[in-house]
Amino acid sequence: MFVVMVTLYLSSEPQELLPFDGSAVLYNLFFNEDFTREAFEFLLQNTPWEQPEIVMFGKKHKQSCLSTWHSDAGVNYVYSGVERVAHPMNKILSEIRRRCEVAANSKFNSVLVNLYRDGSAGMGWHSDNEAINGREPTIASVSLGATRRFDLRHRETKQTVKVDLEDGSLLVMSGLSQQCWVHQIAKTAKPVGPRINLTFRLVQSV
Ligand SMILES: O=C(O)CCC(=O)C(=O)O
Ligand SMILES: [Mn+2]
Repeated sequence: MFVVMVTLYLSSEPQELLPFDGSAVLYNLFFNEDFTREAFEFLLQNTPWEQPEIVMFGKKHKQSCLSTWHSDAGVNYVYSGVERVAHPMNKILSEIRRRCEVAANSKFNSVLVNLYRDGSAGMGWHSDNEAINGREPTIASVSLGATRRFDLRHRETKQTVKVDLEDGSLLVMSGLSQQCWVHQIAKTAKPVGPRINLTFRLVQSV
């Protein structure tokens, strides 16, 4: 299998990670350290964390990361067979959203907030291709806290792109990226601290 390891130097130049079939643009250091520290602490303390069950191969499993769903209009969202309670946006989420909307040149009405407490938490191979996200969704993914590796794998060619998602980074996935690629955050035995990830989306049925 052909694996591309993307090495990133300290730079705020956006970088395209996908060679074809969609786009995933990484903005390193998109948010500065003071902002990310404050946002991380606020979200850690003030988010009504849930540990939902997902249905995989017909069986229910507790997800290894905690999460909550926040949306403008209070729509409930179903993913991986589980209906999520919609919590309101708060000030910090709205501020982060505003900055993502400018960079991504898109509107977002909801966000999935994930907490990976340590390396035993991950998210298996999937794509955000549910109908509710639309056919070619633009998704803005913000990382706060510990660095974790993010992998993308092409559904047909199996080509893999691996990249570290660092504190303060923004990854904008768009076009065919959800149709043609799957992505994951692999669990790791390495000692890693907590990480919060925010994926802003424009849910269609609001
Ligand atoms: O934590 C991440 O970077 C990815 C999260 C993700 O893929 C999702 O919430 O759908
Ligand atoms: Mn995803």
